[in-house]
Amino acid sequence: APAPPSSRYPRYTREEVGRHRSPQDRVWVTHGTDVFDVTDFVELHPGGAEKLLLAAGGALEPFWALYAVHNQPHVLELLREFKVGELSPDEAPPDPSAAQDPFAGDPPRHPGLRISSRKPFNAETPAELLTERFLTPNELFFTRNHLPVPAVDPGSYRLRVEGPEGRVLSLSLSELRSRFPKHEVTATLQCAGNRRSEMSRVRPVKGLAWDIGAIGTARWGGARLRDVLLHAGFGEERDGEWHVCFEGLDADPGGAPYGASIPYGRAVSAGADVLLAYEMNGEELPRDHGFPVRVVVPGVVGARSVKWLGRVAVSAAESPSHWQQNDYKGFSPCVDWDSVDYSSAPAIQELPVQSAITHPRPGAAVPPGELTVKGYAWSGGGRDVVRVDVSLDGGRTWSVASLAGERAAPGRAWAWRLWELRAPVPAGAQLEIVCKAVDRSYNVQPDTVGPIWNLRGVLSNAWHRVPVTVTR
Ligand code: HEM
Ligand SMILES: Nc1nc2c(c(=O)[nH]1)N[C@H]1C(S)=C(S)[C@@H](COP(=O)(O)O)O[C@H]1N2
Ligand SMILES: [Mo]
Repeated sequence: APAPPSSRYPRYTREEVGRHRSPQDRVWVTHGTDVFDVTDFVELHPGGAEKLLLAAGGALEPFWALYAVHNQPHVLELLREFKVGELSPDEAPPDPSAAQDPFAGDPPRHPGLRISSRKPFNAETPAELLTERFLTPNELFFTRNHLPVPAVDPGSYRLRVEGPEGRVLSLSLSELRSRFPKHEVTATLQCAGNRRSEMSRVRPVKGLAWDIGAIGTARWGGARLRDVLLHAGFGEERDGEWHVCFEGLDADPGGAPYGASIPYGRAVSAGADVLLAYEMNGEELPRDHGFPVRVVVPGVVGARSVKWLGRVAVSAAESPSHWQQNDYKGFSPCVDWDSVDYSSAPAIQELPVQSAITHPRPGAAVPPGELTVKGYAWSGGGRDVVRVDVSLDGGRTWSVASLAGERAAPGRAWAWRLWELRAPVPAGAQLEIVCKAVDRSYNVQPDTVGPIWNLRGVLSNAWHRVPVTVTR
């Protein structure tokens, strides 16, 4: 048989590739049998320079198995630009055990969820089910995982709480349940990226293409974070700026856990209702939602409600985690990936006022007669929604929707309001249904997406617009 055409690329051994682990020595990686010099890409990497450097000198596959965002054609195209060589033919092929699926231990999920990525698992509640019940059923509650779900043995689980002067509190699950009063809070959790897909229609953004279902409401039960912090020796007040940092038991291949922080004042405030939750809607916390213990920070972006909680520490600085420092921040529409400076913007905490239409769905054909429009409305920081306005003609004329459910204590409106409007609609009409909510501080939603567009697609809360056709 004819010999295969010889490659125009030089050949390297794995050992030679392994000498290129830092920008000074150049940064090389392998993928399959190809060798790449990615030195010039390190600082441009959307996932951060530190993450990319974890793979320096070796194979990308085990890392990319964990961050499936790379399994897209545009990522391989980008990588191809950096090809400088190939592995010697006598190098063994990549060790299959190194690419063993880190998600193999994830829990089973309800097939009714709308999946936006499988590894890590991210899925939302289908819009038409969102407002069928005030409390979202656990099996249908949206899931936002950045990493594989850790397997935690409830018997040997310990929560590490770092107290003042180096004292450490180590709490088993039964101690957390028995030593602190159980407190229950009904709170809505919303991902910063909820409704991102509307933003990417204006201009592409980086992130999962969430529709309107990266939000849900549950009755959470657990110990108050306040009680645990006071028990550990902290006081109600603390001079200066302090933060309470949380670490999850889910970690990336470099060992960095998921982490986030909230200001100290919120953590110790009785009125802020921050929980170390072990129950969700009266059941044990499900694995996807943080079993055995998660933080629930009512009124604050979902990213701070750290799941699979392993460690709590008080610090003068915010959490050093990637997700506190270099993600979950808002920017001007003029900021792009070349000019973005994450240190210039504050981490998102309280979310802005939000509402969306769950019924009918965009593009639906509805019968003439009486139309029922349904949706949810919520605002961050415990600000209650005082009104939802609905238009059937793109915002020219408005009606006020009726709000279901109870009014909450002032400043502690942690849960959404479901709303409904019934209106006659004529046969053959083309409607653009619009909703917008008003919160206690008279904050309103912006009318269009363009002026709030940002490169990461967070904080997407423009008027929700749903075009429908009325049949004849
Ligand atoms: C030369 C090697 C690499 C290249 C060319 C590369 C390329 C990329 C690209 C293009 C994206 C954006 C994808 C998108 O949102 O469409 C991305 C995101 C990311 N990458 Fe990499 N990557 C590399 C290595 C790594 C390694 C080794 C890790 C982890 C150890 C990593 C972790 C991440 C993370 C965490 C994100 C952000 C995902 C998100 O949007 O939440 N990358 N990478
Ligand atoms: N440990 C850990 N906690 C986490 C996350 C994570 O990936 N790991 N994701 C965060 C984000 S971005 C959101 S929106 C919420 C989602 O909570 P849920 O999956 O229970 O809906 O969890 C937060 N807590
Ligand atoms: Mo999120």
